Parts: sequence; structure tokens; C-alpha cells
Amino acid sequence: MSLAYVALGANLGDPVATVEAAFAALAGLPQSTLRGRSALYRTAPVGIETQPEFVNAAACLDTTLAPEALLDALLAIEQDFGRVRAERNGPRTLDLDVLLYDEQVLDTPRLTLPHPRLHLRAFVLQPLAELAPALRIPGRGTLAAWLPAVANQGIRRL
Ligand code: PH2
Ligand code: MG
Ligand code: MG
Repeated sequence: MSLAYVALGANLGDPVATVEAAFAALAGLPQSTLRGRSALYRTAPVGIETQPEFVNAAACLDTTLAPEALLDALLAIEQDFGRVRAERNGPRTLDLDVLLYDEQVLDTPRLTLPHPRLHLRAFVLQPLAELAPALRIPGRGTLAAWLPAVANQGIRRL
């Protein structure tokens, strides 16, 4: 059994309802158990700053799905929620990203673990810190050590 952390994000449609429904979809994943979920956070868009604010959250899963099988399952959930891939970093009905999978370090064309930007983003670090305050990010030290650097990013717990 492995422990995986997943980021949830949405900024089109009804993002609060979407993220809540996405938690339910994660709870229904095969070979997996939803172990924890964070609160929802309203966050300022990072990257393309002219798009609507996001709702972000994080989840923790016990799973026997391999990392890329988990990724496929998450992409299928995104599709179920009507995700259309247009602009990179642009608005989306639902984004589900594998953040961490045990202590694995992986770099394939489809999946990089740990998620390459997770330590730079308050909208990922804050929900993760809620689930696992003592978390270590392979190759990057503790999650807690990265939090001060993102304190200027707009984020509000809902
Ligand atoms: N996702 C992005 C780009 N920018 N900004 C916020 N606040 N939240 C996100 O989930 C997000 C983003 C690409 O995945
Ligand atoms: Mg993303
Ligand atoms: Mg994604």
C-alpha cells in the first residue's frame, strides 16, 4: 500500500461544488481509500493572473494503484467533470495533480514526482500542511521550511 497526496483545483463553473464532488470521486477510486482531505481555500491565480480566483484543496489516499495508473484515474475524473484542455495554466473546471507518492522520485514524460512546482505554491503547500504538518518533500526538505517563502501569495481558508 502506498500513500499519495493529490492537489485539487477549480476556477470555472461552481468551483466549491466541483471540489466537494471531486473529493467524493476520489473516495470512489478503485484500489484506494481516501485517508484525509483538507479544507477548501480560495486562492489568487498563479501564472495567468487575469483568470478567476481558484478553489484549491488537497487529499491523501492509500492506494495500490501505481503512480501512472493513479494519474490515469485522476485524468478520467477530470474528464467526467468536463475538463477541456485549452491554455496551459489557464482556467479549468477541475485539475487533479499527483503531488507526492510515498518518497518516490520519478520523471517520465507524463508524470514528475514530487510535483515540480509544489514547493513554490501556497495553494498547494497550505492544504498539504493541514493534512501532514511534518511532511517531507523528497529532494526539497520539509514542507514547513517552504511555507514562509509563499506567505505573500493570496490564499484564504473557506
Ligand atoms: N493551477 C495552475 C495555475 N495557477 N493558481 C491557483 N491559485 N490555483 C491553481 O490550482 C492553479 C493556479 C495550473 O495547474
Ligand atoms: Mg495543476
Ligand atoms: Mg493538472
